[in-house]
Amino acid sequence: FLAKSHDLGVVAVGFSGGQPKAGVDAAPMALIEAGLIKQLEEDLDLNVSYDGQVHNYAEKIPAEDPPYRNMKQPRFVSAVTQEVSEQVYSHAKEGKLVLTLGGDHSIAIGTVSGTARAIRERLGREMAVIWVDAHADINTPETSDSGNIHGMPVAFLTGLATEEREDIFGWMKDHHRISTKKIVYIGLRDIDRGEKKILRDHGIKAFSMHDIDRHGIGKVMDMALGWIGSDTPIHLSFDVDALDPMWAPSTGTPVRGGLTLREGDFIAECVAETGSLIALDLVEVNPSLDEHGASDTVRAGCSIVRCALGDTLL
Ligand code: HAR
Ligand code: MN
Ligand code: MN
Ligand code: MN
Repeated sequence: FLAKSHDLGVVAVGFSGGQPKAGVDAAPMALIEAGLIKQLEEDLDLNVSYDGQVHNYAEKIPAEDPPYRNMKQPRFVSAVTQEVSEQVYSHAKEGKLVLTLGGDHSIAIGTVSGTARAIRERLGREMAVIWVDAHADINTPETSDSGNIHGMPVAFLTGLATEEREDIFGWMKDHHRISTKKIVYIGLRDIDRGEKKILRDHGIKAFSMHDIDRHGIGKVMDMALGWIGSDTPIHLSFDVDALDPMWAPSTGTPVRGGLTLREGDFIAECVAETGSLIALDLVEVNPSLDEHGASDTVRAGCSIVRCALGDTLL
């Protein structure tokens, strides 16, 4: 189904409104300045369409945006993710693979909803999502302690959280959503109590760091891809905080005990090998945090993207 697999659409989302720390909005520019797009064109021979701008969506800032159902900046995040959803949809609709450079992880509300809709329309298929992260990002507005929407995208994408108000995610319809059976987590190690209950109650497939220690990353990838089934379109949403802070310190909520650099690249390589990748998000790189580690974090991010898009060691 990836007839035009050499065509890549890039969306650069300089957005930090899903969490409180400034700087994650600068990540797309840092990744691009590190040579990412050039590498994709020249080394991986991809036909890249990129409008050359990092969108900051400043025009979407609402006059007033008080918390609603415990969510912080709900109208702003809703408006931005709705726009991202359209941007990602139009690339995916044309059969392009879509790379989104975040931004905080709230932007996945836009990316995943955009590809889910495009894949339904184009192929009549339901896609799967591989969510690589220290966190499950599946709080509902009611279970979240922080109110930060970057901790909630999976709840909205699976319909565990819904909202009628058009300006606060009411734009999300069934065609934007994915089933809880089609999501697989890898790398989890910091899950809230309410999230654990959600994961258990819905039988959501999750491979924690414990599972990776027990089985090794090779077996975990076999099991993760086995759960999804071959020939299913895959959207890979990669939060750089899945990597251990030793390799990716510049991120908003680092958690020790994470993936090595090679385990992160290996996950991406295994997904590339399936030939079923339709979209990739790289999120939560924040070059202004732990500044002496910023270039390592950016390099790790670039490496994951290259691996997912088909770079091979030999
Ligand atoms: N679970 C916490 C919350 O909901 C922390 C979420 C942190 N999320 C990210 N993205 N950094 O994975 O607030
Ligand atoms: Mn995340
Ligand atoms: Mn995370
Ligand atoms: Mn440091």
